[in-house]
Amino acid sequence: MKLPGQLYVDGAYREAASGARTSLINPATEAEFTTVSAAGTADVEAAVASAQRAWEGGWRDLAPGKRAEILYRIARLLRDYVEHIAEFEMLQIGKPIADARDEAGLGARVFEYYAGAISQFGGQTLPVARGGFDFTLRQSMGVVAAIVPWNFPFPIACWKVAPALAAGNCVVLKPASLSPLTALALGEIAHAAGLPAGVLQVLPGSGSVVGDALVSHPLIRKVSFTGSTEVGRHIMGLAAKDIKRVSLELGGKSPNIVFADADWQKAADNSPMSVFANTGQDCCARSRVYVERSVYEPFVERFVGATQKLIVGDPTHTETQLGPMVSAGQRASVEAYLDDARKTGATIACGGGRPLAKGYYLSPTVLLNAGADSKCWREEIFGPVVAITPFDDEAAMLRDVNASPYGLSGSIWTQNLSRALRVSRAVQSGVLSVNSHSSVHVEAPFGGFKTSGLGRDLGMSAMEGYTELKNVYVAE
Ligand code: TAP
Repeated sequence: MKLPGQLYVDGAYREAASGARTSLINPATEAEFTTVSAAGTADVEAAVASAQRAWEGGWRDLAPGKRAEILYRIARLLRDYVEHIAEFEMLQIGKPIADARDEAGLGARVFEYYAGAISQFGGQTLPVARGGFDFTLRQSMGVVAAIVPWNFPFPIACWKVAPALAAGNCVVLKPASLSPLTALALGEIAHAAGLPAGVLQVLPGSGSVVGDALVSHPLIRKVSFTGSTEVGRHIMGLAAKDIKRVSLELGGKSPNIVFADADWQKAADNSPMSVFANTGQDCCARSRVYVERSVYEPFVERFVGATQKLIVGDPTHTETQLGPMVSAGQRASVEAYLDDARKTGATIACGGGRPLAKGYYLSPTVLLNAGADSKCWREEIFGPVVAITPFDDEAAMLRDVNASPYGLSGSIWTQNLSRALRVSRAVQSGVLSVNSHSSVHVEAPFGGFKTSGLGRDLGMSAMEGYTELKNVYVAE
């Protein structure tokens, strides 16, 4: 498969109407390696019109078994192209190749899951008070806009495209400007697997141009967005005009809570990758660690030791665990947080600098003594930075956890079952794990409370979110 370089509309690659192109920089080398067409509003018009035609012209009415067959074929072909997808992901965002391969496989698995879900998905019959026959239908919506970020470009695109297609919608996918390649590959592969032209369009281009034009377009019935809380708020405002359906997966500042009765050694060994994986550019990063005071010091020592063993470097090497950050701008934003942390009295237990001369690298950084109101304790940093604090009292710790405006994910480490259940109920977040950091399961709903989002990706909940619910009453 060749490196994609154009928009994918109506089952074929084409240049943007304006001829505009964006250059892509490899974050590991800081060098431009290719350019890609940048869509404008004329391309949005063409893509949405083609998607609407594809929906009315057959996709919405295709027998569920046929839709499932096509989704299974997409999954199979994605597996055949795992190496290409992984390489594109590595080049555009600096993702270590081993992670990029896993994520390419995860995308295929998402298509398999929703292909299977099609035959399990339907309405209900209801015993209504006035007798007669009452049933519900789950109907497709029309054209869905999927707007995705650069941190997990391929799997998040699959999380949105697969359930939307499975439910009978057509999709216009807008990847982040930094990471269009794997979304374009998905468009090409899906078409090669038999998805009819127009059912999936891929439009790289700027968020403020393509994103806004999609969200404001009268034929777009739903916007499914993953990205920052700030842009999510903006999208929700624009969507309000036509009461468009929205689902939003936004930022996070997730807690990692370690009780003294836990296997805290295991927690200390496993926790660095719960925040530093993907170089900390992860909405689920466990970036605030609360450790019960009696084990705080040994826990910190072990956590720092495990952090210093992480392999940071060239993403082409299979043993690399942390690659560069995605861009110079993203690294500068994280470094500003570190400056603020130093000024406000936090201590840097390890990291804090640039480990390599070339590439947007930043060492995994552990902060201690961060103030409860400091930016690094309260705000999403979206980089390889964690802050660790001791706690004495469960209730006070939970008040601090829940004082965050975010509520995406979190971990609880304890061997006490009642405590695990009590704290799981108390933490205000959409996703939690006990004695683990695993947040994402294709079969289970994923999304946030509070400003972390609205609606859910994955599981059957996501598929429901790409339908309208109709009730039909038939008099006997
Ligand atoms: P954003 O700047 O929000 O960008 C996300 C997507 O929105 C990109 O495709 C972007 O396009 C587009 N966009 C930007 N402005 C837009 C507008 N006015 N209208 C419509 N679309 C617009 O976020 P990011 O920097 O890529 O990603 C980091 C953030 O995403 C973090 O806060 C992180 O927590 C969050 N995130 C959340 C999750 C979940 S699942 N909750 C997962 C991953 C990331 P351009 O690239 O062209 O600007």
